[in-house]
Amino acid sequence: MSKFVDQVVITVRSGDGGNGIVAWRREKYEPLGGPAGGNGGRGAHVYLEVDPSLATLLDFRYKSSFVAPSGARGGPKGKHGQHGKDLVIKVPAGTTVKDLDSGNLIADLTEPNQKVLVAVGGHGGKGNADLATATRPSPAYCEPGQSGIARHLELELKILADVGIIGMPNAGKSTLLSLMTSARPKIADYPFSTLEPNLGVVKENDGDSYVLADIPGLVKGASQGIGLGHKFLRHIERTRLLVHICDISSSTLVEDIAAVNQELHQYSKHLSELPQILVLNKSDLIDKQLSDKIATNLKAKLVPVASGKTSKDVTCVLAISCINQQGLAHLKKVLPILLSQLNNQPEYLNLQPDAKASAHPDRSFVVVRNKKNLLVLGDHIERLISVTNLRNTESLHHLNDALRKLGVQETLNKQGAQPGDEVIVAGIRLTFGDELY
Ligand SMILES: Nc1nc2c(ncn2[C@@H]2O[C@H](COP(=O)(O)OP(=O)(O)OP(=O)(O)O)[C@@H](O)[C@H]2O)c(=O)[nH]1
Ligand SMILES: [Mg+2]
Repeated sequence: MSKFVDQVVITVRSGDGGNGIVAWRREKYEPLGGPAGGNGGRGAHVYLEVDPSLATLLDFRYKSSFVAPSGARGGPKGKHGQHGKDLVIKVPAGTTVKDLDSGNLIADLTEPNQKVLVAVGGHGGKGNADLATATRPSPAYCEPGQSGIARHLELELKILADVGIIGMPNAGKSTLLSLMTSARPKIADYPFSTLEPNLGVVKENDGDSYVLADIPGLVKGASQGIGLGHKFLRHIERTRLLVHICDISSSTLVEDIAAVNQELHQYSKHLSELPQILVLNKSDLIDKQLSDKIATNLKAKLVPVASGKTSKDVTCVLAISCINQQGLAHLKKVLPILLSQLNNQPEYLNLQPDAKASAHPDRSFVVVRNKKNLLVLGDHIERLISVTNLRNTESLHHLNDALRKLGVQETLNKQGAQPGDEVIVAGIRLTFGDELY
């Protein structure tokens, strides 16, 4: 089984708020003092945080469901319950987080220790001490804690590398990576020996470094799933430069190059527009003069290829031999220079998290009709109901205010609800009218 796990679905649930309690002050000369029931503690939040030591999402294959602890219930003498201890789930750098229910992108986690709140814990319920008002100084009721929320998240890992090595199968991509870095990818004389992306770090003499990514080979029709398909291209979407490597001894050299560029283009406009250098490998297999001639010809007439490139986009064409280690020193010199000249930053594409996709539940609701009743459904409505003490008029009054703000009564009215009708709000039967009760 492949160890490179780059896409998983997980479920997280924030903690429930602790319940408030009803209690009374009992002092020596005041046997029935005022209300003293403490509030419940907040339920734990759930966060995702980047751990730079992680490289894949593999751990989530074994554990994909996370439940954060609840807040503690309130205590007597006005003591508040403790908050639930927040749950922090570690993910590798380059993880994007999508809310599967809404389809919104919640976060794009790229920096070490970057942290995002994905599920807010429920509020603690108020104890009777906090519920006392001037008109009702001794309430004999308390609030239950608000329930936590569950979210279904899709995590997707995109490798963060500076340079992506692309090309047909067997061109020598993994060999190049193994010669330039300490990575040890599988190298073999047959197509598709690389089945999952490999990363390697090139350390320069002055201490600077950059990351190379080697991905499985591309063939014509990869976008239709031929070969290993083009799904691995997403791992090089964020690179700043592509090294397009091909076999100079191939009888279909020009077509090979065009086919790979065509697949980039099919995948995304962005990839096809990334700066690219062309590396003609295996020059040991042909005569030196011929290889020089091919390189010169390609510089002049290779382009425009199918992706619509123009010659100035191909920054550089150079012939090398991995076997003889020829031209490698030159390539090693060229890459950092090009990277420093390119003023493109690792591209984060359109991955701007959606402003509306917060860790809070969606405030929207829907009104639908079953055979007998109108039903009001929605995450937020459910939470409102969960903190309402339905036997308490004040609490019901709060609920009505909150529902009115959301436009629930108005929508019910428009849908034909008549005073006295029974409506079902988040599973609770209420009577429709000026107030729902
Ligand atoms: N003659 C010659 N053979 C080479 C050279 N570079 C790599 N090879 C050989 O070409 C074969 C394929 O090399 P890989 O590095 O596995 O090629 P790849 O592009 O990673 O292939 P896939 O992972 O299958 O896409 C191996 O047998 C290498 O030894 C070279 O400069 N000259
Ligand atoms: Mg390979």
